[in-house]
Amino acid sequence: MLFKLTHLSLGLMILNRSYAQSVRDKYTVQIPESERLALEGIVEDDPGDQMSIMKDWESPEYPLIYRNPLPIPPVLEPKLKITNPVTGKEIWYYEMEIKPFTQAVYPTLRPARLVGYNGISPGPTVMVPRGTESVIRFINNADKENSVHLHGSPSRAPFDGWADDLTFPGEYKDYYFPNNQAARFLWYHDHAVHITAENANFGQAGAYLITDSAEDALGLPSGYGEFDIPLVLASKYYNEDGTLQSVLGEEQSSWGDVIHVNGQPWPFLNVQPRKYRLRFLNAALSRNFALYFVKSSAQNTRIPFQVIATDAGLTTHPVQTSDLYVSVAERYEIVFDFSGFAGQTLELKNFPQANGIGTDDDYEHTDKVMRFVVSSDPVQDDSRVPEVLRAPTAPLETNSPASTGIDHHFRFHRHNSEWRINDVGFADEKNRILAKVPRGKIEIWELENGSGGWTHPIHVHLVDFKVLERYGSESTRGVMPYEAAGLKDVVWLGRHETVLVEAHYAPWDGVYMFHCHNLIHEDHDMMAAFNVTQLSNWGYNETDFSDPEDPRFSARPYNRADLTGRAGPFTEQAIEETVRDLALLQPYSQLEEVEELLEEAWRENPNQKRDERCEQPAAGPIPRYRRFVV
Ligand SMILES: *[C@@H]1O[C@H](CO)[C@@H](O)[C@H](O)[C@H]1NC(C)=O
Ligand SMILES: *[C@@H]1O[C@H](CO)[C@@H](O)[C@H](O)[C@H]1NC(C)=O
Ligand SMILES: CC(=O)N[C@H]1CO[C@H](CO)[C@@H](O)[C@@H]1O
Ligand SMILES: [Cu+2]
Repeated sequence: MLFKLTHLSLGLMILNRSYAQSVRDKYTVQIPESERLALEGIVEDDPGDQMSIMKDWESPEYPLIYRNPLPIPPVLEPKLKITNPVTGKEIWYYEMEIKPFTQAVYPTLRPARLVGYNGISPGPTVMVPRGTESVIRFINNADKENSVHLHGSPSRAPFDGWADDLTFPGEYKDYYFPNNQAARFLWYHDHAVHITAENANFGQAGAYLITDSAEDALGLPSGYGEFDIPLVLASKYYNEDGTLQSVLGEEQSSWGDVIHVNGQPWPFLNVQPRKYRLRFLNAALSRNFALYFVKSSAQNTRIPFQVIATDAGLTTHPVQTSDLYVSVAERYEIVFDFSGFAGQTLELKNFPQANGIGTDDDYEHTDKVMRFVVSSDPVQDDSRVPEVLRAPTAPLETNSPASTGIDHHFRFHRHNSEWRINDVGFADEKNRILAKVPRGKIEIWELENGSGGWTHPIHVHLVDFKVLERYGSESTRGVMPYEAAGLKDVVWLGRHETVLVEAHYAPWDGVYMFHCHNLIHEDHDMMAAFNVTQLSNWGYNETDFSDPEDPRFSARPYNRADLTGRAGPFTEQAIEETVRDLALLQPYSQLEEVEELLEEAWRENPNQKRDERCEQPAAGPIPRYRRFVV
């Protein structure tokens, strides 16, 4: 038996190696020489590469599985609508205070103390129509510093939640967002250096929906909280007394044994026998999900459903599947039709270790997510799922691949017990910019998870990418059909997997992060940056927003009395002035002009060279990290 297995996997490996080769043959490799040398020098820790066995509770046993209703995060109303002095359009101004609150999770134990946006978790849902800019003032009234990232938004660098752009307790920062994208499910969450996992675990994450008329016209199931339901997944550990376990000091992963949906462990939702739009967001620290639906009375038969959206909004067409991988930070939206299940209960379940692609620790109940209780009375359902959801997006979907070669190769690995990318971590300030991409260029990046003992969901800020290929010594799944039908901003590198992602590095220049979204890995220190550099023949004036630590946009101190009494910076007049001053700098209002000029610059000079200028390696003490520059 063992002999046979070995032969089988050896055969698979040879087969997959030749597939990897044939993929590589399709693309020219044009990575910088310094990057090639750095890759050669990497020494990896031994991952051990073994599957763990299923465990019993680590938290106190949770007695109310499927007994509490699913909470729906409330929609946040803008506090003010201010006219943009440049465009004449409205800017919606919101406020969120980051503050402690308690939640009684276990009925007979102490309540957990959490810290969330406006004192709830998930935070309130922001819902803005496409084309309406927003400014959100995040006020830190907590006990730790924060930084806010609107995940999936092409925000200017100073508003992108750069990990070192911190807001300390007693400070606030105004974030300006474009909302120029087609309808999609963004989310806002903490990104503070080294404590992102802790802040997210204790509650700092929320949904942010851009809506538009094109999507509304499709006739999909609609009505936030009614037939359009956000499902924010998380997985946590509790202490014996019912309080939430801290993850400070954890440097491997925090899998969690208590699955939450919208902040409630294993909830149920009463539904009607009709179609629902369900919006999944994996907001866990480390756990990846492989989701499927079954009837409670037939646990072995998976029920098919239609995927209609990815991280970047609608897929081009619905994709039918009966299981769905959702690694950390990914969003997938589905339409599930309950009409055939009147009077029955259904369960949303999770495959252990994601069917072998993950390495997550499993517990007795981590195979369960939530229950749907379908009422027996028939209802009228006029919603539909059209066969075409949108046109392909140029250039990535109209011409695939839209460029010719592999521009960068990034290996996500572990060395000396530290998580790194090409042997660099975020703390290595001199070397953490691993790519310089000329503004407007289309690049292919190869993202590699060499080791089998860990997996990494990779997020690239600023851009949407197309997942072109997935291969690896033990990977046979390729690009999932629902992944291929849309654009993404997170891609999962499963065990031994390598992917090719292609993105258009536009429209903004500036320094942005890319990193593993297993937040424990991200904090310790699997995060680096890329610099979208200005074109030399650009000849165009705009305000410089390229520096994520630009002091013009840094957090500012406030007095508690000013906030509660709406005085000082919190009067309507002061807010209007601040927002108008920001708008006058035109962070987003020149978008069309910028895009046109970028296109023109590339048409006239298609061979814009990579900017190879770089700093001298720093003199001084021997660095913690191997150093190299792009
Ligand atoms: C990013 O590139 C620009 C050139 O467009 C350069 O001026 C800037 O210093 C670079 N930033 C960093 C942090 O290297
Ligand atoms: C750019 O701005 C400078 C200073 O405001 C001005 O002198 C110059 O004419 C502008 N150039 C263009 C091309 O608009
Ligand atoms: C170190 C290691 O195992 N590297 C492998 C990572 O995956 C790629 C593609 O799957 C292989 O080509 C590497 O050998
Ligand atoms: Cu990782």
